[in-house]
Amino acid sequence: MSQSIESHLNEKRVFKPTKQFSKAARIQSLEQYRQMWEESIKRPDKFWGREAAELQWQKKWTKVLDWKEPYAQWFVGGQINVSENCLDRHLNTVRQNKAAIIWEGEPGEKRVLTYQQLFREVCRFANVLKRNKVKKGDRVLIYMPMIPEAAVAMLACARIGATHSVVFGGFSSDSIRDRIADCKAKLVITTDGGYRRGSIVPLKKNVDDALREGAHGVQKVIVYRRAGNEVHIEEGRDVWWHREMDYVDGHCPAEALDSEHPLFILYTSGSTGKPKGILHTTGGYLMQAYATSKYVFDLRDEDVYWCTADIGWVTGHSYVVYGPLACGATSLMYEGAPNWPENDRFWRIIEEYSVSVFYTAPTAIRAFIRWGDQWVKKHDLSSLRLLGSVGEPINPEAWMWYHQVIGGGRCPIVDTWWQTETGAIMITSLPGAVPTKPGSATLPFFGVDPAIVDEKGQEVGPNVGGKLVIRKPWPSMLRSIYGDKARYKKTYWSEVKGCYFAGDGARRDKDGYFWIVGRIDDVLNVAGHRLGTSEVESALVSHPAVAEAAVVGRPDELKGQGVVAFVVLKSGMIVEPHLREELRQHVGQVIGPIAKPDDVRFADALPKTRSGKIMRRLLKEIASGKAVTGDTTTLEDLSIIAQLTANND
Ligand code: 7RM
Repeated sequence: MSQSIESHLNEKRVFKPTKQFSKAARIQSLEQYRQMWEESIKRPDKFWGREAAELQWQKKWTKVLDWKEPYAQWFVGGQINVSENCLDRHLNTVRQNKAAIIWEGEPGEKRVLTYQQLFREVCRFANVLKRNKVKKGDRVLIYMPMIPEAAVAMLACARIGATHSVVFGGFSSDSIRDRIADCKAKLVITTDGGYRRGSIVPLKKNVDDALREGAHGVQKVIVYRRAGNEVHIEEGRDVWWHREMDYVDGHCPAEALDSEHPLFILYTSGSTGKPKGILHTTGGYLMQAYATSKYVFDLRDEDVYWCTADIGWVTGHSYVVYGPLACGATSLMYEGAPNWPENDRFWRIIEEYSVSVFYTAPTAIRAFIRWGDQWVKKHDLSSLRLLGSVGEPINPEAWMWYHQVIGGGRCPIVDTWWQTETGAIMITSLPGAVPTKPGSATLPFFGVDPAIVDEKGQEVGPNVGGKLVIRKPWPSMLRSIYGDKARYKKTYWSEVKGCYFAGDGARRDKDGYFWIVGRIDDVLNVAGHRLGTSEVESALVSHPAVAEAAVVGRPDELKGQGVVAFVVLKSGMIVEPHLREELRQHVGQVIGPIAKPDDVRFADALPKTRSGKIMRRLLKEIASGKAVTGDTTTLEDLSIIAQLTANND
C-alpha cells in the first residue's frame, strides 16, 4: 500500500538490533556502518577494491571506476566470470558438497543440488549451448518456471559469455515475441510447462505462438521436460534438454570476460512505450550482488536462505541466483503459489527446511495477514533469524505483523529499496547495525549516495517530500537501455542534473532515514510488479472495439495498487455486458494476468485539457472513489466527469 507522507510521519517506533544479533553480525554497530559508508563514498577505489579482492578474477582490474556521465565502467581492464565465482570458487572448499540449491516443486517433489552437482550441470548445459551454436555475445531468452534448471540456464549463459534475458513465466506470447525482437535472441530455453495453483501453464505453447508470426532470428528452442504435458516439437528447431545433455561432457572452462561484458538484459516497465531492456554487465553487477548478499542478509554457511521472488524479476536474478551463490550460501527455490494446496505452504517450507533468512514482498505479507495467523501458528518458525522485504513500500501495520507473527519478535527486518535498474540493493538497514523504523528502508548501502531533491534539483530539508536521486555511480548500475542510449540518457540522467533519477518520491527524516512514498511517474506497482500505464493502454487499444483508453492506479489493500481502465469505444460500438470481461481477458493475453484491469469504465470521451492532455489526476481521483477536487476549469467537456463517476459498478 503506497503510504502518504502524512501517514508515516507519525511513525515513532524504533527497533534496535539485539546484542546477540549484533555480536555475530559482520557489521556490528551504527558507528562501524557509518565509518565504512564514509570510506565507500570518499574513497570508492579503496573500498570497492578491497571488496572486489574477495572475488576470483581471471585478470585483475587496473582502475576501479571510469565515470563519464552517464556512462560508468567498473573494474576497468579486469576479466571475471560470474559462473566461476558462483560455482568453481566453492569447489575446493568445504562447500563442495554443501547444498547450493534446495528446491521444492509445487506438487511436492524435492531436490537438492550441491555446489559440485550444480557446477557439473552448468558445465554440461554450457556445452549444450555451444553445441547449439551459441557464442559469446549472443542473446538467449529464458522462459522457465522456478526450477533448478532455470538457474542452470542462467549460469551456463554466464559461463560462456552469452547474454540472457529471462522473461517471467506469467507473461504472454506477445511479451515473448516483443522481447525476442528487441534483443535479437538467437536461442530460447523453456519447458513443456510449469505448475501454478495445481494447473499446468503451457510455456512451450506460448513460445510456439511467439515464434509463429513475424521475422525473428531464433534458430533453436531447448525444451526441458518439467510437467509432462504434450507439446509440439518443431523438427530442426526444437530439441529436448535431456537428449542434448547426453551428447556433451562436463568439461567447460569459464570464459574470461571483460568486467563490462553484458551479463543480462531484463525488461521492465517505464512510463512510456514498450518495456525497456535494462542492461547489466559482469564485474560491477556481481560485486554489488555479492556485497549486498553478504552484508544485508549477513549470510553465513549455516544459513538456509529463501528469497521467494521469481527468476523473471530482478530480485530473482540478484537474490535467488547470483548474490547467494557468489556467497556460497544455500538458496531455496519453490516453484509454485503460496496458497497451494493450502494457505500455509510457505510456513510448511520454512519449518521443513529450517529456513533462517526469509526475503519476500509486502503484497505477499498483506495476503498472509488476510488469510489469518492460524496458518502460521501451525508451524514451528523458530529457525528464522532474519527477515527481508522488497518490491514496494511496506506499510507499518504489515511490518509489525511480519516482525511479530513471522519473526516471533526476535528477527530484524531489512526493508530493501532498489530497482531493476540499480541491479542490487541500494537503501536498506544492515541487520546488526542499523535500528529500524517500521515503513522506512533506513540508510544507504555502502557506495550509494542518495538524496531527496525538489523540482529545481535542490536538496530539500528533513521530512520534505521530493524526488529520490542517486548522486554517484554504483557498481551494479544499469549501463544502458539495450539498443537505446538516447532513451537511457533521457529517462535516468536528464531529469535532475548530474544525478540518476529513480522515478520514486521519498522523504528523509531528521535521522537521515529514507521513507519511500512510491512512483511519481506513470508506473504502477501492482503486487510488487512494475507495470506502465501506457503498456496497459496500448493493450486495450489493440482490441477492435476500443478507440481510446487511459489507465491509472488506485490504492488496493492487498496489491498496493490496482489497475483502473477508462475506455472509449469506437463509434457504433455499444457497451455490451460481456465487453468489460472481454477487455480484461484481452489485456491478460497481451501482457499477462497481472496486468488485467480490476475495473473497466466506459465513457463517450476521456477528460482532457484543451490542449488534449488526458487529466490523469482527475482520473486517479475518480478511480479511487474520491470526490473530484481541484481545478477542472481546463477541462474541455465537463459532462464527462459525471459519466465516469456514475459508471461505477
Ligand atoms: C527490486 C524491485 C522498483 C520499484 C521502485 C520502488 C519500488 C522496491 C522498495 C520499493 C519502497 C522498498 N525492482 N520498491 N523496493 N519501494 N520500499 N523497499 O522491486 O524494478 O521491479 O521495482 O519498486 O517504487 O522504484 S523493480
